[in-house]
Amino acid sequence: MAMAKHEDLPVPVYSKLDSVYGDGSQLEEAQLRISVLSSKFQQLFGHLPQIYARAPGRVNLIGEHIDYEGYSVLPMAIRQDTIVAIRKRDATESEKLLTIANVSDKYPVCTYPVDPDQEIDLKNHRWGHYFICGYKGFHEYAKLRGLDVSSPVGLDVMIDGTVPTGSGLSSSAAFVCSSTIAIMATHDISLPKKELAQLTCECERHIGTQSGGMDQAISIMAKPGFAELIDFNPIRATDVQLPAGSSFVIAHSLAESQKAVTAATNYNNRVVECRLASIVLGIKLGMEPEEAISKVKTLSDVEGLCISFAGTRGSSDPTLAVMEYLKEEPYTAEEIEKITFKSLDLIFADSASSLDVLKAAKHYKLFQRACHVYSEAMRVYAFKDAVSSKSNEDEKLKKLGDLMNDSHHSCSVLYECSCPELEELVKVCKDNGALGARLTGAGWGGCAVALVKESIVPRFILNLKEQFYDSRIESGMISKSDLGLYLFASKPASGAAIFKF
Ligand code: NG1
Repeated sequence: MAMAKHEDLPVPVYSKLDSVYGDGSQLEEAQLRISVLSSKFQQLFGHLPQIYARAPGRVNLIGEHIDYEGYSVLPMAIRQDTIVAIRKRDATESEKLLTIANVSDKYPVCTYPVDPDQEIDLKNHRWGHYFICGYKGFHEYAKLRGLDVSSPVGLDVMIDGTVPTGSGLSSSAAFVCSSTIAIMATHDISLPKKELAQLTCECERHIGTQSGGMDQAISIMAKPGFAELIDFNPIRATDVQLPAGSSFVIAHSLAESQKAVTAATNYNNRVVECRLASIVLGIKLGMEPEEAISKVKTLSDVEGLCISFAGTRGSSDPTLAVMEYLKEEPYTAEEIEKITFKSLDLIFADSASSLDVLKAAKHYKLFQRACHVYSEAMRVYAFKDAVSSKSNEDEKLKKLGDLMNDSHHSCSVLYECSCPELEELVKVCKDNGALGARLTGAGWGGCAVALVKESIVPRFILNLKEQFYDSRIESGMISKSDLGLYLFASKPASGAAIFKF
C-alpha cells in the first residue's frame, strides 16, 4: 500500500510532550510552560484547558518576498513556538464570549464577541486580533465547505509564545496557526496539512497584510532535521538536508519590524508594486491592457512571456525582459496609467489594503522590485541544487554563503527592505567568519541569519556579543540575561502539533 504523503496527513495529536520537545532541556522547559499555562488557565477560567495546540516560528534561509509572487522559498522551523490552551464553553454557560489571555502580563486579556462575521478593528491593533484571524478564517472555511459546525459558544483561551515578536521569525504565523488548529480541534475537525497551510495563510490576511503562504506552510509542514523547499499552487514541501558541519545563527538587529502597522508603506506596498510591474510587463510583452489587468496577479504569471522574450536573445533569464521593458527611474501613477489605460484606483478597487498603499505612495519602483523577485527565485533553486550537489563540503558551504550574500544585497538595494541596524549586523556577521549572512523574513528590522561552520559557532556568538550587542546592553536596550533570546544557533525543528493529555 502506498504511504500517504506528509502533506496529506493531518496535524499529529500527541499525549506526551517528548514527541515534539525531545528529552533534553527543551522538554523540561516545555513541561514548565504547560504547567504554568494550565494553572493560570484554571485560575482565570475555573476549568482546565481541553486541548493544547502548538506551532513554531521559522527562519527563512533564502527566498525573500517572493512567496506572494508564487515562487518557492526555503525556510526551516525553529524551536521557539506558540502554545494555545483552549476550552470550548458549555452551551449552557450563559456568557458567550471569546476570552483571550496570555501567560505574560505584557498582554492584557482581550475579549471579542462570538460572531464569526465580526470585523477586526484594524485601526486599533490589539494582540488578540491574531486569534480572531484564525477564528474568522476557520468559520469562513467551514461555511464554504458546508461543514457541520455547531452554533458558536464561548471559548476560553490562554497563549504562551516564545517566538520573539517583530523579529522576522513569524511569531504572527505561529500564533495564527496554533490558534486555528486549536479552534478546529475543539470542533473535532482536522484537515490535511497542505489544506491547513492554505487556510491559515488566508486566516492571517484578516490582519491586513497581503501575505504569501511561506510562514504558515513551514509552521505546519516542518519536520525535525530538515529545511523545506516550499512550492505554492499547489502547496508542497520537499525535504532539504542541510550540509553536515554547518549551522545557522539567528541574530536580532533589535529594530522591531511592525509589519501589520506599517503595511501600507512597506509590505503591502511591495505587493502592489510587484502587481503593477507584472501588469506593465504583460502589456509590453503583447497582452491587451484589459486582459493583463484581469489575468495577471503576480510576476510568476508573466514569467513565461519574459522567458520567451529572453529566448530571442539566446537566454532563459526573465530579468532580460525587465531590463528591456521597465525603466529604472520610479514611475508616477500617471505614467503607469498611460500604459494600463485604467486608473490605479480602479485596478485595485476590490482590495481596501491596496487602496491604502496607493494613498500613501508617491511613486512605484517597478524595475527594481521585478529584478529582485526574478533573481531571488533563481537563487532559491541554486541553493537547493548546491545542497544536493556532489561537490565537497567546503565548496558547498561557500556556494550557499555566496547565494545568501547575494540575496541580502538584492533585498537591501533592489527591494529596500533592510534598515541601518540590519546592515550593521550583517556586516559584523561577515567580518567574523560567516560564509553568508542576510536579513530574514519581511525585513525593515528583525533578524539576520548567518551560515557559519559549526566549529566556530561559540566564538562567532561571542564576537557578535562584543561587537554588536554589548553597547546595546550598556545603553539599556536589552538586558544581559535576555541575550539568548536575541542571538542563538538554530537547528531545523518540528512542525505544528496538538496535545491531549
Ligand atoms: P515575516 O517575517 O513573518 O513578517 C513576511 C510574510 C511572508 C513572506 C516574508 C518575506 C506574513 C505572515 N509573512 O514574513 O509570507 O512574504 O515576509 O519573505 O506576512
